[in-house]
Amino acid sequence: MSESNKILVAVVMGSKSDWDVMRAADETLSKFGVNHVCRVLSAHRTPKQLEQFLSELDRQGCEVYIAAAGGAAHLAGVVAAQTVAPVLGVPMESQSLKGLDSLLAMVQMPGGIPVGTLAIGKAGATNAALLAVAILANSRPALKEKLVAFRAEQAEKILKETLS
Ligand code: RP5
Repeated sequence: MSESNKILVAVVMGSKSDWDVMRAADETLSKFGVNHVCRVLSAHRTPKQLEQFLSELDRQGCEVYIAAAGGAAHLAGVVAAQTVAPVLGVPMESQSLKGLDSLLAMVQMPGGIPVGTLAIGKAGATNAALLAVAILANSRPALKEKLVAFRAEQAEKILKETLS
């Protein structure tokens, strides 16, 4: 499969209710022109389909996985158990515990199966995508240039801020 149509990043979330937040990862990956796919698949509700999805994407050479879940947030860990590609986890804000449950469930992985856990919510979704871009950029100079330009634009915007 050629680089132009290969899926480089897979974004998977435990429920459609996570999409409002995870849209930020989708938009960020699109902004950098990274070929990716977004899917709702749950570690608990659709375990077999999740396994099939991961084995198909791994077979196609997907390089980074982003997994978002809330509450008993096992999705990122389950993904990490099934691939050696980097897995980035985004804890979703939950109604009862505001995402602290999701964060702890996701971040406390046993040694040997890593999940790179980001912040709760939208900042985590955006940063997971930026981190995925950074991982891909290690071997793609054009993508690295885009990241450098993004950081410069971000800094420029802040430096132009005025306070009234
Ligand atoms: C998790 O349970 C999902 O990732 C979601 O954040 C949470 C609640 O899911 P729904 O009940 O809204 O489908 O599996």
